Amino acid sequence: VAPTDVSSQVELAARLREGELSVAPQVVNLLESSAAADRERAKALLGELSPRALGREPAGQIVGVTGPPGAGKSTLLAALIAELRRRGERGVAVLAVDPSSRLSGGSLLGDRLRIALPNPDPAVFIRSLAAGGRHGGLARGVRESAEALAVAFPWVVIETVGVGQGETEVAEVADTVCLVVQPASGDTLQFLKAGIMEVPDLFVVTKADLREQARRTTLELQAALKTLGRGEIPVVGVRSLPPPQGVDRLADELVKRRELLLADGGRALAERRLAGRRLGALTTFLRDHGELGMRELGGRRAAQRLLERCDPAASIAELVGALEREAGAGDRGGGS
Ligand SMILES: Nc1nc2c(ncn2[C@@H]2O[C@H](COP(=O)(O)OP(=O)(O)OP(=O)(O)O)[C@@H](O)[C@H]2O)c(=O)[nH]1
Ligand SMILES: [Mg+2]
Repeated sequence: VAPTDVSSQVELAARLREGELSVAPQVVNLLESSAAADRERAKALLGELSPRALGREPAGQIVGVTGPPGAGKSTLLAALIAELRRRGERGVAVLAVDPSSRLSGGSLLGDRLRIALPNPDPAVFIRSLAAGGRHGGLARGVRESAEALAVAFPWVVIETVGVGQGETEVAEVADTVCLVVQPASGDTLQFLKAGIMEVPDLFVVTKADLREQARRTTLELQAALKTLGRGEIPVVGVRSLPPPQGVDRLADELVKRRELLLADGGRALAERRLAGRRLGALTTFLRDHGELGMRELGGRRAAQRLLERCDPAASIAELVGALEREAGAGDRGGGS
């Protein structure tokens, strides 16, 4: 890697640290690229943004918004972005993970993106990304992009379609997982069966204009949560279409959650991020080196123990690097 290259990553990181929102497209382009030269640059950038380099976790809140297809996630996000901006939050980034590109193999820019904002807003960044590969896990760059953007943006939202796995995947990277449910969908039972009710920190019942059905779904969810001993988890009813209703309460809950995570010097946030980076490193390693690579590490347990011995303030790229060195897999190179 040429020295000029590194200095440009240092500059990009510095601009993020200064809160410059306009570098978001450049950052995400780099972090989602699978070209070998870009991987090196991405490592340099992430190194500059690691908790060690920053001296703390990026304070921006990473919110995973997940739910079945058509539940109303994108419409909800448009309303939520407007509400957060109305409250003076200085920026919102959205990474929409596009499931349709699982088949086509690449996401066309903006294609299928249905987050419609009434006015262009330079403090709002929205990007559609391809969904994850065969080994599951979020696509390359989703986690890295979210963590990098959280250096500059106070809010980073990841929209994923939950079809059983999406919920738990997004929980690896999000500080707060918000499960979006539409009324009368009968989803509660499915969520219970699939163990999904255990994951979210917050539930949203959309389409509150479908009054009776929305009310019933809310009660169902609350009852299910209570049986799981999670009765304190908020269930917020929202109408996202204009005139919106309940979006202010959702914003309140997200702000409350941020306060909780940042209390006490951000201990809860740091713990959650660390656990997420370790899981993410395992997923990335598995994606790039397969089960064979995992076997060279002595299995998942051994890999987990190795990660626990690494510096808790290391970037995810450094954690993956540690796994690769251990496996002697580094020179096989990554492919995905
Ligand atoms: N009545 C009513 N309809 C809504 C509301 N919010 C969203 N919808 C409608 O629900 C449909 C799906 O909304 P989206 O926001 O695209 O749902 P999504 O979950 O992002 O869908 P995918 O990205 O395809 O998974 C659209 O036709 C919306 O207009 C609401 O508050 N009330
Ligand atoms: Mg959508």
